[in-house]
Amino acid sequence: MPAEDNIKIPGAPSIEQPAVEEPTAAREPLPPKPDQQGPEAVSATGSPTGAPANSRAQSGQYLTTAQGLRLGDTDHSLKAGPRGPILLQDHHLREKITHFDHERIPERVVHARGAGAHGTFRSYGTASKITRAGFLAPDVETPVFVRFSTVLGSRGSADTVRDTRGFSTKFYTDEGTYDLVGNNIPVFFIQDGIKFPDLIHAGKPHPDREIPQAQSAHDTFWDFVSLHTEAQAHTMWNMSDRGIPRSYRTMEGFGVHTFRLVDAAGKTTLVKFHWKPKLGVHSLVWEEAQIINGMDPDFHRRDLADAIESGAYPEWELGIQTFPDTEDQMFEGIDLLDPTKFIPEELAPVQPIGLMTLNANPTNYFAETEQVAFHPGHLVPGIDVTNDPLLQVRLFSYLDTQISRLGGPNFAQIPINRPHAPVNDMLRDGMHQTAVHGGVAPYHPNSLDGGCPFMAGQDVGAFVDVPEEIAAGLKERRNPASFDDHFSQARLFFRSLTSVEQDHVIQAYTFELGKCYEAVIRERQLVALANIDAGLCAAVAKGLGMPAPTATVDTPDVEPSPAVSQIGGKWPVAGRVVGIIADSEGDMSLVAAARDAVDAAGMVPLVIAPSGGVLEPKHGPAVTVQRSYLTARSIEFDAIIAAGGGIPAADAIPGRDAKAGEPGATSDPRVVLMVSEAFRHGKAIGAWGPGAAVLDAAGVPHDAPGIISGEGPDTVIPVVRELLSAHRAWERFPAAGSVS
Ligand code: HDD
Repeated sequence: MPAEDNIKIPGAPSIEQPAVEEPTAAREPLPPKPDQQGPEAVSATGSPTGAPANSRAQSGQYLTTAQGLRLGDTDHSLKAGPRGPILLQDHHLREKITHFDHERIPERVVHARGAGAHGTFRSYGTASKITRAGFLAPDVETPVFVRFSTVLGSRGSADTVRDTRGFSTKFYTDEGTYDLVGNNIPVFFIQDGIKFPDLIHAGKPHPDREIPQAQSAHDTFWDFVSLHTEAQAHTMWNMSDRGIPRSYRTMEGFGVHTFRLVDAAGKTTLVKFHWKPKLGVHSLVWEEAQIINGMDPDFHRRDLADAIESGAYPEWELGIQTFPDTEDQMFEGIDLLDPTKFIPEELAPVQPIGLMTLNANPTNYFAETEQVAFHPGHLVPGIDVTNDPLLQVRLFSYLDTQISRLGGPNFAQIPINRPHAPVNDMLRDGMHQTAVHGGVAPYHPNSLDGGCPFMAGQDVGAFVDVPEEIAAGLKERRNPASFDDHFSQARLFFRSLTSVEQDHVIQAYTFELGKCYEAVIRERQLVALANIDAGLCAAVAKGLGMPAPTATVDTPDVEPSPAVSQIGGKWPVAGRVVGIIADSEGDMSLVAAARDAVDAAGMVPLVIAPSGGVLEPKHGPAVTVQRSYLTARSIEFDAIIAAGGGIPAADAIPGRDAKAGEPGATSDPRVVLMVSEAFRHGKAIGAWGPGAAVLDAAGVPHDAPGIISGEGPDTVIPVVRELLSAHRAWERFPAAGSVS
């Protein structure tokens, strides 16, 4: 490298430099994942555990202290006699308890609840025309780690709350780590990062009682968003089905801000990043989401891990919308620096640039998912930021927060955060320093370490800040006038939805505002809704039992963007869960055939029976049971097949026409509940034989949309599969008749 270039100070005489080896050896890049950890994991019987090599799993070797001292007893403290006090000299006790006392670290101030996965990103090369980022060149494969999250809840809160979801991706590229720290919603609540503490203080539980947990349905949230009306567009997305995703696997992701791609010649293009799930964008329905929070608070975390473990690897295409980097940075009248606005795909199509596949679960939640540290300022050559004032504040906040969360400035040395590119920094010492740096001159310029390390030019991969011309004005605390429109994008989104989706939005606002105690907050939010859409306002006001106010601003009319609707289209059914209700009265060969057909279609069959174990039938083979009536609930299944569900003949009074749950009823009330919930939630339901009676007991018409009552699996399973590819039988939901 040209050493003399490296140590020139303007006006200073240049120092003659011999060509030397770098004394501060670059830290070795990590070997390919997942073997980032300690000695090979061996089970108690001496066989490999399946955990990656060096995972420091418990092994068949002797238990030791942290210093490697073998221990003979870890169950009893050292005491002065068996009934005497414990001695301070018990070094093992003190080490064990002290370490335990310090096991917890502060949870993330937002996005505390999350789930992660490893994978790879393969670039199509389509972006290489406009960026010199090496990992976006054709066919380059880059390891990634992704963390999905909710925003408001604590680390132990439930997964399926109504909230925005985080979608953070760490690309371990050869040119340094690139982080894309986005959400599942393309717009944000605020335009300037200085408002972030206000937004989060309003959304988090009330400071006096610390309730409600992981909810926006409370006074402080609606107080803030109704006063700070730039939050209305994001709030509208949260009130739509986007706020309650079916799975992390069925969420879109958005970089939200406008970023800047730079090619080798320095030419810039403005872009917005999109993640498009191969499985389509699907959501829960609100009642279902609420039941899940009680029945299985880990629903999304479990779904992601199970899918990856079973080989149904989730995939997303990364895409970009591109815009000319003009002086005003506007596109079709929308300010590209305003993060409360998105650009409809109809105006700027999303162009695919690569495919991400998540194919490995973390080995250790704390080491990987908890300690991973993302930062929108982790950039690579060819990708740069813009002056979006929300992004600008984020560029400060994410490094800062890790210092208290991960205990100091050396968090980049934690295995999950280590770059795969060689590191040769001059950062030294600090809490939790684990590197042993050589050399004597960690400063620049120096002559003692041979002037090393050297500065790179763009030709050898240096990051070059885009030399952007700034039209400087007054130094002042003020937004541009183009940030003033707070309602048109909320209107755009609402009017782009189908009437079923609009009804869900109405229900969500009515629910959330119905949980607010202060009438003045409900009234103020109704005014915001009147500014967005008079029909929406009237429907919510009716549900709240309040008068509908009139609009206070003249919101401009907008072209709808059908691309934001989730309804329509057919999607792969891989990993969808189908519950098969069976009992010993039915023909078990049909149940076994249904299970095999569901499995063969790439879905997950779960047999539900009166009790666990093996179902010993009167007809057909014995079938293993995965769920009993006690442990099963409709929310676990995307579709239900009723091939049984009766009360054992001995307990029923034949011919007695009793309601479910009453003496003499012929269907188990838990099965009836399961089927009626699945019906209410628009799920596909198939039935044959004794299962048909369960439909009757649940009040499910055999000819309703999404219901298939047939002779057996041959006729029923293909129809259920087809119905599932549309996610739900949408015709079963009421449409929003009262919306303008
Ligand atoms: Fe943020 C975490 C996404 C605005 C400050 N944010 C965090 C995470 C995601 C986002 C996905 C979780 C990262 C992880 O999994 O570890 N945040 C966003 C998006 C925003 C946004 C898409 C707007 C477009 N955030 C934002 C602002 C600020 C922060 C304006 C501060 C001014 N965010 C943080 C943080 C967190 C964080 C406090 C908490 C934990 C962390 O950073 O590492 O610094």
